[in-house]
Amino acid sequence: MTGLTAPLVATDAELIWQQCLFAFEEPKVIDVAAGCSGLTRTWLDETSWVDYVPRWLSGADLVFAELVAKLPWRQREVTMYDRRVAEPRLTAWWGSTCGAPEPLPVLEEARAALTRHYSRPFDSIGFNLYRNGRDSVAWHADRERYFHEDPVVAILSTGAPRALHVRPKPSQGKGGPSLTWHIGQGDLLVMGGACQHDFEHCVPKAAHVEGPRLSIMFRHNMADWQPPDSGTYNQA
Ligand SMILES: O=C(O)CCC(=O)C(=O)O
Repeated sequence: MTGLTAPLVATDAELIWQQCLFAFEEPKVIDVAAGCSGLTRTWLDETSWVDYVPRWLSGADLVFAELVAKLPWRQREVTMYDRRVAEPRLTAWWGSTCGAPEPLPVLEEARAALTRHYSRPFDSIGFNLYRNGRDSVAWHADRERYFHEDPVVAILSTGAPRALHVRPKPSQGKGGPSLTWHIGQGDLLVMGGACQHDFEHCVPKAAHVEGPRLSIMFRHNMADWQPPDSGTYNQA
């Protein structure tokens, strides 16, 4: 992706997360390995799965507010048909080699918990801010599939819930309806097995949303790779 636009500060009025902003519960993640985490695994086929843990993160509203204020948000450009257009969301990125700790201590805890549970070194974090229902991401599979056979991608959601759909890739010839999870407010969704090879996912535009949503994507073995044109968090 090219055509980086000027740094954005996410101060749009639509970013005021109305529901229970500043409830200020101390941010904390549940130990997914503890057996009482409420984790449900859905098998999409014999080799691909999605794990879901509702309210994995407590204090999600505070995490949302702090990340909106702290991260160097950018709006990238994407190719749609033969045109370059502004990506309908803002993004930022942190990697363990970028010389600064995670923007919030709870993200280090989350990364460590995921690393323990999934036995993968989660070492980079992508942040996506959906300011309103017009922001979205189209059907795609994550690029980790080019680097790892069975990448595990963990998405922690804060802010208002949005639908995330998962469906078989048309190229797989399997067809089949999409499955939907409504994720926000501290929910964790993890895609694993052959999910990035055989399935694709999206967050579609929505006519009605309760507020903005910020997704936090944990990736493993990706610290040396930096997404083009994403704002990198590297403040000590
Ligand atoms: O925001 C989400 O939940 C999904 C984002 C995503 O799939 C991506 O950025 O690759």
